[in-house]
Amino acid sequence: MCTAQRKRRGHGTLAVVGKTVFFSFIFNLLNTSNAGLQCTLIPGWLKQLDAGAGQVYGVNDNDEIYRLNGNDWVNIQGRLIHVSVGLSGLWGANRGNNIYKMQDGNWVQVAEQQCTQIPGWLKQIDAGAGQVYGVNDNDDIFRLNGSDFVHIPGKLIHVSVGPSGLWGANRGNSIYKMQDGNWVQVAGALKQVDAGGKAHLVGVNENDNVYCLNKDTTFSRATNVPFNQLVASLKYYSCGLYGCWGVNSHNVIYYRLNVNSENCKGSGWKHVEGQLVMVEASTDGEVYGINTVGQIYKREGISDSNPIGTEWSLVDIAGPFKHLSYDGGILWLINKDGNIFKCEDKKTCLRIGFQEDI
Ligand SMILES: [Ca+2]
Repeated sequence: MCTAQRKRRGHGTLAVVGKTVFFSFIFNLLNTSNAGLQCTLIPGWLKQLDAGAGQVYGVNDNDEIYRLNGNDWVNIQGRLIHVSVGLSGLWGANRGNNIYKMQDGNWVQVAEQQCTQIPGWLKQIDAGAGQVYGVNDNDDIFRLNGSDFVHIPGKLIHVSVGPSGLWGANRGNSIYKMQDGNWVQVAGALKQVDAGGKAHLVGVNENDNVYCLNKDTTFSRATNVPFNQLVASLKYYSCGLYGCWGVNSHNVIYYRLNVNSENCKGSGWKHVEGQLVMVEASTDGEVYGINTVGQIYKREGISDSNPIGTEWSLVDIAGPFKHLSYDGGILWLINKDGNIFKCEDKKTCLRIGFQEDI
């Protein structure tokens, strides 16, 4: 367990009475002595605030963030449970204990991942159900074995592993699934597949038509299985614990509504803000994507009750990257040169007053 560090400021105090905050930031700002401290009630309610470098910020019970502007609290973007301001800038932590810093007017997530390079080169990677597979520019297929990628038979341009098994598409867009240690061709044509959903398989073809297989057919040994077509045009489609995400040829992001383990088709699309060239929904619920310049974004606030989440946060890992996948707390990244990176979450704890340690 982590031990929360209490900030040592030496200037100012605050007292919380009920939900009303009386505080002595004026004292902090003016650097007057404790004697003669005068308290003024500022309208509004906060659960936490911080003063430093002449500024005051706070958050309320809804995680909304406020900046003191004169005698008024002004709502600013984002959701945090704790905010801290000082000479090192404006920092905060959200309900998931992710740490953010305000940069150029935007909250940027501070890197929590420690990345190590894995020997080899890949152009595409997929992780799911505790396994990791990838393909390289020669369509060779690799499986992660310990800390190395080992070559396995076959030729694919895209591979995916998850609850519905190991699937892939080759350069001719033929579909294959691994059965009893062999690649078995399944009727149909797809350029990208994803096996990460609740035992169903999804994919898109060369015309960006979108298809899915329900779990009964996913696990059947038949080679002619009834793909269901969804009304959509997507270049990439991926499913995870909390549903399916896709992007179209204009990099517009969509979430598929009402997908469940019995009904891979779902019904309706929900447009999600932002632009991504690919998005991967993981078997453990996290959703990550890559934007047009190779930066990584993580979807925040995803839960069973809110599977679409709340916002995209930039993951501060130097790229640019062209492909990614996430499973079991590990973010797998392929950079533009094909180098493979294994990034492990370093979530530890929310350190109160962390800015003073930086
Ligand atoms: Ca996947």
